[in-house]
Amino acid sequence: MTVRLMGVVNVTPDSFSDGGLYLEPEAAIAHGAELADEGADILDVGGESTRPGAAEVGAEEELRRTEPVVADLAALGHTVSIDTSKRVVAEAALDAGATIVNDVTAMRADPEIGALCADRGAVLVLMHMQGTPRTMQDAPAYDDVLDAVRAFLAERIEAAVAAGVAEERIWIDPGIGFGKSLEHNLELLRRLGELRELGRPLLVGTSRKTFIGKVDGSGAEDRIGGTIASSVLAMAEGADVLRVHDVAEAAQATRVAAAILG
Ligand code: HH2
Repeated sequence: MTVRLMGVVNVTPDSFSDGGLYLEPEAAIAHGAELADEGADILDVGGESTRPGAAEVGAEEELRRTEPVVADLAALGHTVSIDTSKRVVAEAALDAGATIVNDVTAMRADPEIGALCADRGAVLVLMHMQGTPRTMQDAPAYDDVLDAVRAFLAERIEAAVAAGVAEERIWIDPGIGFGKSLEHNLELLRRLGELRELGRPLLVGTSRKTFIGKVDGSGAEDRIGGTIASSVLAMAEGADVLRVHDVAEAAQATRVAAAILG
């Protein structure tokens, strides 16, 4: 059983757990290189926070934050993904050496992202979110959260294929914490294996998220244990890629889990 780790490189002033720590390009590049040393297979560079209520960032500012970081980390030989919903930001990142576009809106914010990925042969990550970052936690509601996420992702896969993206370059993500209550998040993680029916690599991001704090009252800086527990259980359910801030701890945990699971 193998799982890949995607290390989070947030070049933002306001990300929910590490906002402002790596806003200068040099700091973000050094942080990304450190995460790679610790065992990250992919570095996910983002210039806009998606936490509930975060300020929207214009394309120019998002570009200014991310492009130099992507360029340097790619030049160092790392696999880089760009965490964006904007075509222009994604395009600049692909020009700078990124090979994966991680779009938390699954092409709904900017449908041109599909054609761009098709054209460049980039991997496209399609994530589920109910509502928008501004509104998503107001009153998330589903008949059956797993069915809703699976149907949404199936439809988005079709849309991406229609835009020309090769099916083998599409990854899917249930979007833990994006328009979901605690119970929704727990049920998605419990039944994650059902998303394997869609036949695409499964990316899961639980790192430091609020649902962990809702279980034990911890703050964002103090959720490594919950991150590891949920990540390892996601791995056992068939997750292929885990998006984490704390790479060293996740690398050890997943290595030991892989040794046990065989
Ligand atoms: N979660 C966050 C951001 N991007 N992308 C994918 N594919 N899946 C996720 O679960 C996911 C994501 C939120 O985490 P973070 O980047 O630390 O926070 P912020 O959005 O506040 O920058």
